[in-house]
Amino acid sequence: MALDLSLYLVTDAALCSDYGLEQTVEAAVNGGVTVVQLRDKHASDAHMTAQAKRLKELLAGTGVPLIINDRLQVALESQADGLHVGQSDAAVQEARRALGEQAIIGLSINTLAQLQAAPMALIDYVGIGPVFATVSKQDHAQPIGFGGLASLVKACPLPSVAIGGLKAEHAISVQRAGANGLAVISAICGQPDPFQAARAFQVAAAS
Ligand code: TZP
Ligand code: MG
Repeated sequence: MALDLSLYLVTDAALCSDYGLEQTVEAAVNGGVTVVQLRDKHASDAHMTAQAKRLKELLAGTGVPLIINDRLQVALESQADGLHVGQSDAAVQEARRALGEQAIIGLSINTLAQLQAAPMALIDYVGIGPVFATVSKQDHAQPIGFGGLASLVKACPLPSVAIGGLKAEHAISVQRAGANGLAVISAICGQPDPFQAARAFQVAAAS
């Protein structure tokens, strides 16, 4: 199935504590989320693997892939659909070798130099950002704005998803910058109604 990056949810378990991670993901997928990335900077591999297995079950039959942030071992053990790595994370080569041809592998980039150094033949998409400053990622790189996003997308031969401080009201600007979609944490996780929060992106993107 073709990868649909249009609304890419990155999870934050702490932010999802009101409804719990699974209920938040379920509501968000019903609201239009097209990719789910399990991201947890604090949990053990065992905890994250168990969580990933539950999410995989929940997503079965929806067509929404489950991507694991950073941890190759968790992706392997949970039989997730893919892995997303940052510039300082596990080598893409090792991930591709271990996960196989079918896996979805994504890479975060923030600058043209990082984009030009990316092993394009081994990855499926790039995450570009942060577009804006955000409290959801500690020590994030310099925000690039929509201008920076547009120039990186233009130089990128692969599908791309914008990330960092994005809300539904930014959907049109992200489209204009040429990215295939938006990746968000706080605009969905921790929102009073994650279903409606996801819906709002779809509505905004179609307007
Ligand atoms: N990578 C760059 S910014 C970011 C990540 C994981 C956090 C995005 O979170 P939010 O709440 O959508 O700004
Ligand atoms: Mg990372």
